[in-house]
Amino acid sequence: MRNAAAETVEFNEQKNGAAPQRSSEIRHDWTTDEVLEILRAPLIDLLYRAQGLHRRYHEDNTVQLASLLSIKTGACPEDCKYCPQSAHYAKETGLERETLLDVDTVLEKAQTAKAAGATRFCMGAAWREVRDGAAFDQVLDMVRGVRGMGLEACVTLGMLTQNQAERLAEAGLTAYNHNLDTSPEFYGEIISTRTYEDRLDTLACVRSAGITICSGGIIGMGESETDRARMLEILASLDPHPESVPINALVPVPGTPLAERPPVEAMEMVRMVATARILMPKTRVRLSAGRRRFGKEAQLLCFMAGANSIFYGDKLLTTANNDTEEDLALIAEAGLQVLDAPADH
Ligand code: SAM
Ligand code: DTB
Ligand code: SF4
Repeated sequence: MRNAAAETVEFNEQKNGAAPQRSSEIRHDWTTDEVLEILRAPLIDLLYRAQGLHRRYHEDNTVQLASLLSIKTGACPEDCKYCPQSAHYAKETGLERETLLDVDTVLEKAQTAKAAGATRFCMGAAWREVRDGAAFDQVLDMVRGVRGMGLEACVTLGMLTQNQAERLAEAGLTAYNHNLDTSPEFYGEIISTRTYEDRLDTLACVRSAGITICSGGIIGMGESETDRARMLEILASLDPHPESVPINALVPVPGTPLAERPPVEAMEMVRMVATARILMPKTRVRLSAGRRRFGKEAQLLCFMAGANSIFYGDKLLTTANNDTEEDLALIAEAGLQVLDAPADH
């Protein structure tokens, strides 16, 4: 006899009367209504379903530790309303502009991150786009250096051309982070200096250069539940799915236009993580910015919901992150393993 939980858990697959099949789990044609139904499902059912998929696709029960470094901070010409690095809000945020760090400084930081247990090193630049020249050549050296240490290397540098993506691939880049941030419908409320299409074009260049895609978004910017569903739907429509999906909760930075947004409820984050896990079973879902405000229990629920990566280290790009000792203790207490080698892509 089927039990009630199984019936609700399989709410989507059962609709056509077909038995749920493993091959149907990797889909690129989720509809907004389907995604909304998942996002709004009773929390226990949602967690149960996400955890079931998570266990099947991620038997190793690992959590990847990715350390972040801002290699070029501030004075960005884009107007992303959440971002402390935008030049548009520099007077209000008071953030100091910095020039591109030199390669040795970056590699020292990567070595420190590796010694602390990270296996992925992510470098972020407050650029609108990559420009060919000395600065890009320097970033390519950073990528080679980080890869030479046996770490995964990820960069987030803004928009890219196909040729630039290929040069990054040649340097050995593992992943390129470029977030959709939100739904196409809400996007214009947050950013006016580049389009959603621009973002998708960059992701297409990354994919065709053979670099893995890291792309996700932010919740808590005033978007609706439908906007959240749409963002996940579009990420899941990419074929193949992004290898990594960071889910950020807005870090409201004083001086930015979104500074006064009410804080994201932890359970909203749990729902986003679980829905991402269900839509993209193989993807590494990263519990990203904003988790500093969440307690141990909420983070544990995110791990149960399918999060299997975190940003690890005292700092994100410009804001503070969780304590590393506390992160390691939580992972151990949960019975999860720290991923101790670069992921096999
Ligand atoms: N300039 C590049 C770009 O926008 O692609 C790379 C750096 S940018 C800071 C990387 C991502 O960080 C953004 O797409 C956004 O999702 C996230 N982010 C920035 N500020 C944030 C904030 N205050 N809270 C949460 N996430 C944030
Ligand atoms: C992502 O999705 N989140 C990270 C990383 N990719 C580059 C950045 C979070 C930034 C949070 C605000 C700050 O520290 O400046
Ligand atoms: Fe610039 Fe990236 Fe910040 Fe937007 S998110 S202002 S592009 S650094």
